[in-house]
Parts: sequence; structure tokens; C-alpha cells
Amino acid sequence: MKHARMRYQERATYCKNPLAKNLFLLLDDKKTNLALSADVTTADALLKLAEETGPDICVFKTHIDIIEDFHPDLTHELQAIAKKHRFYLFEDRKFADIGNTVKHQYEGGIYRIADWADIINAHSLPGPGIIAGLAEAGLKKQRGLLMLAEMSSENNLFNADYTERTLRMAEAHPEFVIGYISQQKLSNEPQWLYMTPGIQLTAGTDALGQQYNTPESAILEKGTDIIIVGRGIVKATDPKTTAQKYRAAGWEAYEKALSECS
Ligand code: S5P
Repeated sequence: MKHARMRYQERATYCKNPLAKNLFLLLDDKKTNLALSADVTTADALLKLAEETGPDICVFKTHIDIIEDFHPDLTHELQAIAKKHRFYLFEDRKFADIGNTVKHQYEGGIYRIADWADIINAHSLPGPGIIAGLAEAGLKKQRGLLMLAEMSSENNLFNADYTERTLRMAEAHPEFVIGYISQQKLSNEPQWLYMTPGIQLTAGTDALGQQYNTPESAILEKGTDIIIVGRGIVKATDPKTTAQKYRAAGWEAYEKALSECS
């Protein structure tokens, strides 16, 4: 199925959240719609990946709580690399509690996520209080939130009604919500950003229910904006060269989508 396609930079003009606007602009400027999912377990490995892949990515996604030797300097170092290579930091924390609790989890504890992560994500399951709680901590720091509208794993409990209600919740907070983690484009409003995990160069599955589609399937056929790639790059013998391959595949799919709609 084809989707009418607008350039990322034009989409930026519709955003109410400054970070979303800058991210859309960065995509066209840097010519990459690749997000790296840096699922490694040591600080050194995380920093090495950020340095190596930095020139080819728009977003560096972390699971900061899987780092065995976490220390607060790590996030400062990550921020410096992000600034040098021009990418955004996304902590994939998938918040899922009441507003008051998620606010503490976002701002406080050991990780102080709000201090360094440009982007975070959350489940809509607890209701709109989760967005309000996160916004209290994130808005003043010009952060952005992605809502989980769909997941890539097989037999998950998401359904069309849940996804639809997630959209309604997000639409009530356009100043803080920048878009969705989803497998497809979900709305005709151009301001929403779609980031899609479960991507490898060949479609397939892993042993624990992860389902993979190709960059072309996500960007061209399903109309999403950014591909999130983890093991496809991280476990490759040469992550830097492999990131360049994914970058090329994601960008080619975007250019093809634009040309098919012009
Ligand atoms: O639906 C989802 C949402 C997310 S954020 N499915 C996912 O796989 N993710 C995350 O994307 C997951 O937590 C992991 O960090 C990454 C996918 O990694 P890969 O190694 O399977 O590419």
C-alpha cells in the first residue's frame, strides 16, 4: 500500500514540540533515518558503539539499566558524543506506572534519565496520568515522549482498539508527545513521528518472539519514519560498516517513497 509522502523537513513545520521539529530537520539534513538500539552491557561497549556509528545515525537508543558498570559520567560522555556526531539520545525505559511514580523514575534514582535522554517512551496502559507525570519533568527540559502504540513481538496483547485509544491520549498532549513506537504509520497528521523496531536486512524471527521486517517494508510499505536496529548492527563483525548498510537501506526506502508519491 502506498502512502502520500512529505519530506521530513516539511513535517517539521507541523510539530508543536521543539525537539520533534529539530529531529525531523536533522533527518533530511544528515540524510539518515537510522536509530541504533545499543543493547550492550558495559559502558565501554556503549561509548564505542556511539563513536563508531554516530556519523550514520539520527538516534542512539539505550537500555541504561542493562549497563553493568554504570556511572553518572557515562551519560555525560554519551551526551558529548551525541553533540559531536549530531544524534539524539533515546532511553527506551518503557514507563508503565502512575504519573507520580513515573515522574520519580524519570527524574531521579541512579540514572536521572531526564537529565540526559532527549527522548523517552511509555505505555498508555495506565491512562493519561502517565503522560502528565512525565511531562512535568520533561517539558521544562525540552524533551519528547513516544507512546508505544504497537509492538514487534509475536502474540503481544496490543489490538486495534488499544492502539486507537493510545493515539487519542497522545493527541491531547502534542506539546510533549512526539510520536509513536509502532509497526506502521497510524495517522494522517504529519506532525507524528513513527519509530519502528524489529528491523533486519532479512525478515524473520529470533528465538524469543521478536519479529523482523526489512527497512524497505517499514519505511516504504508501512509508511514509518525511523528504523530501529539492534542486533542486526550490534552483533555484526563490523558494526560501523553494517550501520552504513542499514543507513543506505533506510534512506533509499525513504527516497523511493517520496518519488513514488511525486
Ligand atoms: O515493539 C518493540 C518496541 C521496542 S522499543 N519491539 C522492540 O524490539 N523494541 C526494542 O527495540 C527492544 O527493547 C530492543 O531494544 C530493540 C530491538 O532490538 P533487536 O536486537 O531485536 O533489533
